[in-house]
Amino acid sequence: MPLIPKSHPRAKSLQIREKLVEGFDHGLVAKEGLMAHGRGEAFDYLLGEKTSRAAKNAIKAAAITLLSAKSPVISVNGNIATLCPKEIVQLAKTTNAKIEVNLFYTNKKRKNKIIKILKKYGAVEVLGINPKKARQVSGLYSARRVVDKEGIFQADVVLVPLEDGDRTLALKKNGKKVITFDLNPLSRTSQTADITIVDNVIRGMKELLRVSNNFSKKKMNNKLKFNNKKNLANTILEIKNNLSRRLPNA
Ligand code: PTJ
Repeated sequence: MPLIPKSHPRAKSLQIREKLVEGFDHGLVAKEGLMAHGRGEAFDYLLGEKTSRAAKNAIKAAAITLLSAKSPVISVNGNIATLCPKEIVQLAKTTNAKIEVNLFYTNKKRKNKIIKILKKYGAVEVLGINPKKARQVSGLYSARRVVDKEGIFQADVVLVPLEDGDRTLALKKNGKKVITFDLNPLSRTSQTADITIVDNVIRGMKELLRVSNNFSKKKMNNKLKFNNKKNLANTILEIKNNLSRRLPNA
């Protein structure tokens, strides 16, 4: 990793970028994953690179939903496996969720590398690799349609960080509750999911793990009051306020 001086005003953001580049060099991240990250960075900048109040609200809703699910599954792609493998494995343990590798730009070699890194961080089983257990999500035409019969296929709640809008919609049409992380509050995924956490997974996944750990020790109340559209509108207002504060004095 190139030396990024700690004093650099954008050191954190540059370190995350380098993590992705390393993930690409190690065969975990798709080329397109680097571009997706760049898009995310731009939105993170507009959000002030911090977990907003609306994101905290969505994280709370996500933790409750995962903990009260019958069969939750965490879907992992190249970017997520690179940015937060440890948190994914710990979150799966806390919420009793299965982990499934599911790629947009599918590739067996990359899947195996992703599984290896998750196992390095303590995952016992990672689904999504056995062709005998492969099933298709109806109404979906990308490689992401192929899912594991013991994983996403039978799940009631699916956490799909950095997702594409098509799969979110298809999963919902198949009766699943969809939780996503997406820095772009305007994306189709953000607008379609049941719970959208508009935050950088680097920060948000840690917070989701922390909140889930706290809730797992309490008795869960299933009656969750959360309005995703309203929460997204609040996120956009937060961005607008951030922008207004930065208006140059002309
Ligand atoms: O590993 P694969 O083959 O499954 O491919 C993964 C990518 C990410 C390439 C694939 O899912 C893809 O093409 O995604 P999109 O459609 O480009 O969407 C990515 C979304 O994630 C965009 O809306 C970005 O703003 C958002 N995003 C990028 N980086 C982050 C992020 N959201 C949260 N945290 C990030 N670090």
